[in-house]
Amino acid sequence: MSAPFIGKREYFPGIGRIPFEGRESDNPLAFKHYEADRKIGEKTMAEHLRFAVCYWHSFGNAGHDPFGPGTRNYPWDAGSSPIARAEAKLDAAFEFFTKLGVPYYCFHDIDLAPDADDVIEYEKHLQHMVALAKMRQQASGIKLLWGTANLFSHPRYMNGAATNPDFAVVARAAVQIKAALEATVELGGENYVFWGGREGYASLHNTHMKRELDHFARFLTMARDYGRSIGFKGNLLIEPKPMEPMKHQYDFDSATVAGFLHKHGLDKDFKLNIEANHATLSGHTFEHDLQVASDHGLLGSIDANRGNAQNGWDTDQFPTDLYDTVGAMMVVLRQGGLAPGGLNFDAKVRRESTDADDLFLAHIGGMDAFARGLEVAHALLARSPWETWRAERYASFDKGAGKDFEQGKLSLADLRELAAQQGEPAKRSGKQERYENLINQYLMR
Ligand code: XUL
Ligand code: CO
Repeated sequence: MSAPFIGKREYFPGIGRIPFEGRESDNPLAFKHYEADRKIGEKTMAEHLRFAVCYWHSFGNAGHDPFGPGTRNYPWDAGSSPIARAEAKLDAAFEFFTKLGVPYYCFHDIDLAPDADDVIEYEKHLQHMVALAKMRQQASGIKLLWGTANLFSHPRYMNGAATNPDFAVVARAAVQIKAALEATVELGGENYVFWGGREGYASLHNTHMKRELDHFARFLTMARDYGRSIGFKGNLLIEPKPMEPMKHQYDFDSATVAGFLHKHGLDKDFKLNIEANHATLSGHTFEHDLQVASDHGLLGSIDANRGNAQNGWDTDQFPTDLYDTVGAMMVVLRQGGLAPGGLNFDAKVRRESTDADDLFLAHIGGMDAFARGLEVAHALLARSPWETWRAERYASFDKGAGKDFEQGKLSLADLRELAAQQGEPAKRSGKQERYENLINQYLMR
């Protein structure tokens, strides 16, 4: 195990590299299930899970909410200038990534570098910080899972970025997308994400929806073309979310975005980044939106978090529910993995969690929850009767007339003839409880 890379000062003193201690350990600062090098099937846990820490929640968000300011004092926020603070934040972030033992991180342009209204100043800030991040990546071996641009915080984007009714704002949004794509390429980022923060509407009364969606497609096409022209080879990822901050967001859910990408010929370059709490906001389960994306061949990456069953908003909690992680990993394993995507913890510690070690505890819990989800999902698929049971449910399509139907060889009239001959179909139980019991049985092993 290599020694943690430490910058000019240590931001998380008293915490070393997080060890794996196994399920009997009560040490809060140790992994109980995540053992990076342990093989699950053909790949190691690290290769399956491809964990990333996000910059914005972990190092930028001091706990502010609509009712009050931040509650945490971040030592990296004490510098005398915005650039000095950004440099200190970078050191703190790489110290954290290294001590936690994650292979990847993700950022928005203005998490990494200070924002500026002046275009040249904005670009200079980002280039300066990208050069430093590149050095930290080389020194630590930590890689960039994805970069993105924040096109939703600045007041100029209040009516949207690419879908803004004012062309001047659409053009200004291009400044950030162009710079963030360049930053991602420079840092070897394996994906690039578009979360359409305010691409949607607050009211249909003043909105020309079709025109905005056409602008969105035009903008994404330009971004794709620019990205490819500067050597970006990875996946471009759209992150669906149905609402918040807008009343309605155009990238509503997996099914909506799949239709949009196909309609505009973008489905070869773009895939989806599915976030658990966004899926639940759209009235689906996390597993549902993953499955829809995967069935379209579009599941590219995951923002791992969870919502709160009693709250109707995006609480971005760390994932701890094993039932959810088993379900998610079943989808991922069935499609043969997530690479070049990964599992990014788009999650924040609670406002009341104010100690430096809380950030470690939250990530350890999330990583262990997905490691256990991976183990159980793999066992269910490889060793349990699950896949056989599911296949048997559809066995009538594997031969005879059922197979002919799947292959398009029968007409509606043919089906009527078959039905008239066969008589009333026998009732066949869905046996849902059998599957539910199997998950718990394997979780308890
Ligand atoms: C917001 C959200 C974003 C994206 C990146 O709900 O999920 O953090 O992941 O812009
Ligand atoms: Co997200």
